[in-house]
Amino acid sequence: MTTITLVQGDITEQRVDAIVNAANSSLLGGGGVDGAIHRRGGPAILNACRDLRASHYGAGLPTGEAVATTAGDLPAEWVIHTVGPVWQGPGSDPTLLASCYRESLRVADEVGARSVAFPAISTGVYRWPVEEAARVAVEAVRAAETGVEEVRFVLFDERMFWVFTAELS
Ligand code: AR6
Repeated sequence: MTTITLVQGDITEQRVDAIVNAANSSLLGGGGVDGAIHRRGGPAILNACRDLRASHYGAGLPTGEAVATTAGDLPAEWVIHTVGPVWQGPGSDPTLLASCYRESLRVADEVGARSVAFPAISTGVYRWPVEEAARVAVEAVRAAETGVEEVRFVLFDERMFWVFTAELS
């Protein structure tokens, strides 16, 4: 049974087994959550991502998939990188957004993580409308078959925190 919790705050400060990064397919860093994770986690994360690009993910990590690396200097043990879809306007298919949550939990199971923190994937630079992104996130986690005991959504600002709170109630 997975318990879903909500926190308003910075995902890089979470003491959980794994934190999820809203990355891009290059895996080589960016802004938003991705920038914060690489900044706080130090060079070990980028080195691990470069190794992935040099091996399994020569063409980059496809949208909707997930892969784990060390969390470097962060309090977590793992960073699970996933690539959300870019919002393409009304009618955008949320399938790949749901896949990010499902695949991240599958990777969490693989590495043995029991607590996982997620940001609101695709709601920043990738522009997904927050109400729909929250609905997709909560539904995907509720539907996942996983050994993860706690899924913690870490929402950066107050508005997102309340959108997720409404979605969970
Ligand atoms: N902790 C928790 N949430 C955060 C943090 C943080 N430290 N910082 C930002 N957020 P975004 P995306 C929230 O843009 O939309 C990057 O450049 C933010 O308020 O980080 O999936 C990647 O390299 C927003 O609600 O991710 C990609 O190119 C949410 O995290 C691209 O952005 C996601 O915003 C991915 O875009």
